[in-house]
Amino acid sequence: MSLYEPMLRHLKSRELFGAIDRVPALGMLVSEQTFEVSNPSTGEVLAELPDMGVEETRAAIDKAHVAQPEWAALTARERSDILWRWHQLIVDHTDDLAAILTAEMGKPLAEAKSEVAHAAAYLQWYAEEANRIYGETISPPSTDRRMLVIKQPIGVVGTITPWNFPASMVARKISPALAAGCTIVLKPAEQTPLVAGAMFALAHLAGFPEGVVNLIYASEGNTVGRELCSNPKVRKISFTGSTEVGRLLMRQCSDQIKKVGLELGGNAPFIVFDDADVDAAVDGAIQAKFRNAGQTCVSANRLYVQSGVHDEFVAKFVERVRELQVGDGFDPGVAIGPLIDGHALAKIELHIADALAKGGAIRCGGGRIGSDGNFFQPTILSNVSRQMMVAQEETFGPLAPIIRFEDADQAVREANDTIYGLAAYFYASNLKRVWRVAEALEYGMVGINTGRMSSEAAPFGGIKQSGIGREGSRHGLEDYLEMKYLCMGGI
Ligand code: TXE
Repeated sequence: MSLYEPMLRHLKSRELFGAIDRVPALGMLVSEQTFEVSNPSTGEVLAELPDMGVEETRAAIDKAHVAQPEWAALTARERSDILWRWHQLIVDHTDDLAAILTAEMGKPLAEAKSEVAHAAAYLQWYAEEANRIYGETISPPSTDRRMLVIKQPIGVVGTITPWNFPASMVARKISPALAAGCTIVLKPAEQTPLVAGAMFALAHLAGFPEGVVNLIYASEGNTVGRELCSNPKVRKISFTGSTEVGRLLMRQCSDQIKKVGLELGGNAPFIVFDDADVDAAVDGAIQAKFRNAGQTCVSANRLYVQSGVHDEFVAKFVERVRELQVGDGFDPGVAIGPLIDGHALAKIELHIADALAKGGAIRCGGGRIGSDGNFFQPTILSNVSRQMMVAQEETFGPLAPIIRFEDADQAVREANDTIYGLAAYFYASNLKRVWRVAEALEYGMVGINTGRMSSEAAPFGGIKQSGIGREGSRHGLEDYLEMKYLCMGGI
């Protein structure tokens, strides 16, 4: 029986199934140990995968290292062409990739399809961007010298991705690296390796040369992560996940001063000022808070609402949130799937209990749904104060805590009072306020009168302890290029 047999029922394309099934055999060393991947809605085991460790990781790094100079020596157009083919295959297999994604991660099928489209958009962007790697010339300070800067690929890149966006994270990390001329070794999250496997299978069909893209399945991150950080053939680590693991990876990379790209946790404020369009703010809050069941690093974690619109906003928000249907992502009409696992459920319950003990009030939701699957009601808390865990930490679940405020400057100061600096949102109409608040918020990304801002065309990333580097846009490509200064004398 195929390792992936149970997943077959979600797939329409035999071509994709065949392609996925070939992934473990794409020249990898495959371990005898295995681990299971299951559906968080049903608990059903979807697949049993080879559990790879140090030996397999080292072999993949060696292959990437051998392949890298030849990959970098191709013309930009040749690299671009392969990325385009991969993009097209992903577009052609959207339905299947989305089904795999929903099965292993739980998100509603419509969200899964839009994630696959988002992943494809990164491939398209970097297939184009591969042709736009520019250096510079410098006006020389003396007449007999010429000075210039060229850009070259960093080399082998080790990437580790999380489970919350298992398809788009893969594309967002590896497409700029490949466009730049780097080769990659990727370890997807243990909860959601299947869509990564399917995407790699399609990469193989797209024609990447042997060793350019390498996949490591593993039941946990520590072993593979340590090898990627300590192996001198790997020149950069690109990671998305918890701040705690990001810190650990940075420490592990410090011996070799290895470059790191980190996209870590957030604690996004979502501020609604008195001059906001309240209906638009409610729409934005639904998107920014409840997309992916609140399991996004840019999720609105703290909602600050000014007194003048507080009651209207809360009433309309509660009404809309009560309509959100929770359930299996394959069921039509479902807006919120399950949480990824029991830890995620425990965290949201802890945050609610802590808030209630400190004076918070539940306006809707508040508990688990059923005992099968990790389902939790979308929940709104009001009377929230800064001392509560919900205001201090990333909940990473469908919980919206509302903090009432009077003074606009004070709200912005409180919004900035966190170790994180990934995304912030605010709703206002006064132009002067819009400009001033946008400048004052200490975040890498600010959504103004919108609850959704992620785009392949824009630099995604955070300041403070939310990370290092940017993904997307031309800036994302720069993160995989080294700058070399050339000085020619005797001219
Ligand atoms: O993250 P981990 P978890 C945040 C969010 C969430 C919390 C915990 O707050 O509640 O983190 O989630 C790999 N060396 N985010 O436990 O552990 C792991 O295998 C190397 C924010 O899932 O960081 C997986 O591939 N790698 C976030 C990846 O790291 C290690 C997305 C993420 O897992 C490792 C996810 C180690 N020692 C969680 N330990 C975002 N920024 O969107 C684990 N991993």
